[in-house]
Amino acid sequence: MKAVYSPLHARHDGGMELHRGELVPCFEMPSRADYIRDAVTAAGHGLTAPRDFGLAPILALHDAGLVEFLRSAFDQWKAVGKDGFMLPSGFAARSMRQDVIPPGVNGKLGYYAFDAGTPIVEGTWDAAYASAQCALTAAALVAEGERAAYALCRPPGHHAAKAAYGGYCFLNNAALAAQYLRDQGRATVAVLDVDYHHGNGTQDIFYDRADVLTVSVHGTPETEYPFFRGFADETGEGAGLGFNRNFPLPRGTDWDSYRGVLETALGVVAAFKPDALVIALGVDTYENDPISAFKLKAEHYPLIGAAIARLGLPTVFTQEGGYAVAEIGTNVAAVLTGFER
Ligand code: SP5
Ligand code: ZN
Repeated sequence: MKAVYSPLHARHDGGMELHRGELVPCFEMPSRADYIRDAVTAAGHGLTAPRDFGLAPILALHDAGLVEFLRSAFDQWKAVGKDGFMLPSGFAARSMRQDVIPPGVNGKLGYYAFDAGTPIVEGTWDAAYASAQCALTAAALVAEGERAAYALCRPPGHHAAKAAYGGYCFLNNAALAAQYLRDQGRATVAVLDVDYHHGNGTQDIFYDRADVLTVSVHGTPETEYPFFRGFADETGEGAGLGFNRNFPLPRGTDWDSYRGVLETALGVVAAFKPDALVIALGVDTYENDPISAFKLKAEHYPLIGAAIARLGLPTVFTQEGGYAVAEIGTNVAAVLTGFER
């Protein structure tokens, strides 16, 4: 399948993130995309550049204030004499007003971010915009008749909500792909998220909708990021009630436990009978991932691809997490190869 890739991803090189009480070098680093590009190319998936769909599809899903902040954040940072990377230092937690949008850049950081692990640098907007266009282009290829396409999205997207960013994510690439397929006449679309972390952003964007089913298999938020979403009792609201399903799993989950839950999640997708599928593809389920605690091995990634392929649906893959940098390329390529076999 075609792999949509933009070198502009490298403009997002975040510097440091706050991790367990320490500032550490970002796990979500540019070399991730280089390893993936090289591995998918070696596996025979030809690279193609993204088209430019503009801001309209982004503004159709994301709050205009968030988008404007992401676009202008670093300029605002420079205007107050700062450089380097931006992190928030205060959030609108319980007891704080939710209705105040602070006029200054430090207040806005706390208003729009939901963690202190997602730095913004000078090139972040250009990279996030290009990443979104990669997802839209992969969706267009599938809408135009390809069985499947892969968007090598960096930065990732599945934590980005309507009006908040975090979890290394700024714009929700998987959601943009799903909505693009809807706009091209696919009446129903399913998003299946197999990243180690709950796809809280995608859930948020489609939570009150029945036309886009969201399903996520992930480390339990009882112990794992993002901590405050991803529980099994989050099933949608309003018209969307019953159209969100979460499958939280404990730390230490291995393939023998994972495979059955994946089959259950795929069964939920199949029962929905969608016209198209988006896979939010994280490979941070890998046993050697530095921030995650599942125990999947390299040999299991082709099996994940094959299981997804058995749904028989037009499928867009968007790249999400995976931080065992040297191995993520081969693990991603293994999913795509397993899908095509
Ligand atoms: C796209 C993606 O994979 N984003 C992940 C963002 C995770 N950022 C915070 C990681 C914190 C890990 N701390 C784990 C503590 C477990 N006890
Ligand atoms: Zn993840």
